[in-house]
Amino acid sequence: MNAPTRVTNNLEAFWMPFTANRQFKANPRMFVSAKDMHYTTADGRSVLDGTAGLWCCNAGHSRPRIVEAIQHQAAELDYAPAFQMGHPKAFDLASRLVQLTPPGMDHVFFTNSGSEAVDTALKTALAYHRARGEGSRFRLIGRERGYHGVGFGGISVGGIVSNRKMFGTMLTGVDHIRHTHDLSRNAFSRGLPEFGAEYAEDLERVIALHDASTIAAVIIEPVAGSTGVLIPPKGYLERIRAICDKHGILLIFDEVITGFGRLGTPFAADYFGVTPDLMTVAKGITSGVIPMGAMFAKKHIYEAFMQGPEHMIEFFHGYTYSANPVACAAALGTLDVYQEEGLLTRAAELAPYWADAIHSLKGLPHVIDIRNLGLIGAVELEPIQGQPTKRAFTAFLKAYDKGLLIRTTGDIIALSPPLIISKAEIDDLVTTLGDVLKTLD
Ligand code: PXG
Repeated sequence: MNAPTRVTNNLEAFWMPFTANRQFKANPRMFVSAKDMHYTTADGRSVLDGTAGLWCCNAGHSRPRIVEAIQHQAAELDYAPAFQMGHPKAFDLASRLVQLTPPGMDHVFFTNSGSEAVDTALKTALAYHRARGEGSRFRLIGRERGYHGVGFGGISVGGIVSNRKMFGTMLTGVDHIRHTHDLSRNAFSRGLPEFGAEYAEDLERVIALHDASTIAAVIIEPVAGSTGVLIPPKGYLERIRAICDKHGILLIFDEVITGFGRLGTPFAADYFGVTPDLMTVAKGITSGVIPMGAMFAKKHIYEAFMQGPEHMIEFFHGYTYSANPVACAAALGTLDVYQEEGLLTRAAELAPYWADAIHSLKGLPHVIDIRNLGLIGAVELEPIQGQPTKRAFTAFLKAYDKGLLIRTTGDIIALSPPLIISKAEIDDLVTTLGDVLKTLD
């Protein structure tokens, strides 16, 4: 048999996700290695990671503790069936994770991505009510501009029009409350915006329309990420929680971005002092190294399922790779790094410096807002008339040429560096971004 041929320079076969395929293939941007805060490109340039990959590499890149955990696990136990069988690391990981979660969130269901974690949470909410004899609660409520991944469940409760409009009717029985973005009152807020807690009352409007007895759950990103970093107004999440409690509706926090230290606390639930009933995570759970996601559930939700004959499966849901041993090893290694280096709280120490740094970009051409929380930042640009997204995409390309990776969505630049970033690297990031913004048409 011939040795397999490595096809180089042929970019056609790979249909790239969420990518301008034709633009990319005409001007490829390839990373070939990464270490700590930097990527290296195919042409040997160093690129500062301003986005922790896609909001996931919270511990930085190619950390030896995580790499070794994966190598060791692949050699010792590569795979074990996830249904009706177990392996010790799945239970070790679950036990360690629930020590980190807010009190009462005592159970974990493993998935392989944030989208699957969201699907799992939506299904859990529906099945929970049914198990308690309240099967009339079939509606799911999301928010305008919300992002909950790309499964049919996630796009149905999500509120980003381009992610929804091509895909038919999606799930039925879904409604949305309004988003909280309000530049007229909150532009250039540092941290939590002052105005807009009353937007939570929009949930009462939707409840009045459908009746609470038909609503299973509300799903919310505590800080909306993908839509361009929308930071909740002061008091907003507390009011959402109170309204859910009043009407017996489950509250799901989608913490795929905010989980694992992004705000300077292990979870956004800790930051805001608001505990959901279900919580979804992914990304930072393995620092992005191996795909993994999870749903956390409060004890009473898990217990509502633990009924009927003991030999019966309680929840007809799961994935071939739920709690995959290599993913579990990666997650355990990641938690070790987070713990040893204090990374789950490091963003709190850096937040004031980070805020000063990114707000120093105020006044540069086309900048209509700057916002921040924890180690998240966003710079919103005035769109070019008739060409939405183009100005920010140009900034992305220019930043890459200057050695900085940023993310753009619409005309918003989002920043979320690994939690190991130094102050000197924050300076570097902001200086490069400022240089880019100065050159934008
Ligand atoms: N929920 C939230 C809140 C997310 O941010 C998902 C679910 C889906 O996770 P998966 O693992 O299925 O992709 C996400 C994902 C960006 C960006 O640049 C954000 C995500 C993914 C890719 C890019 O904003 N978030």
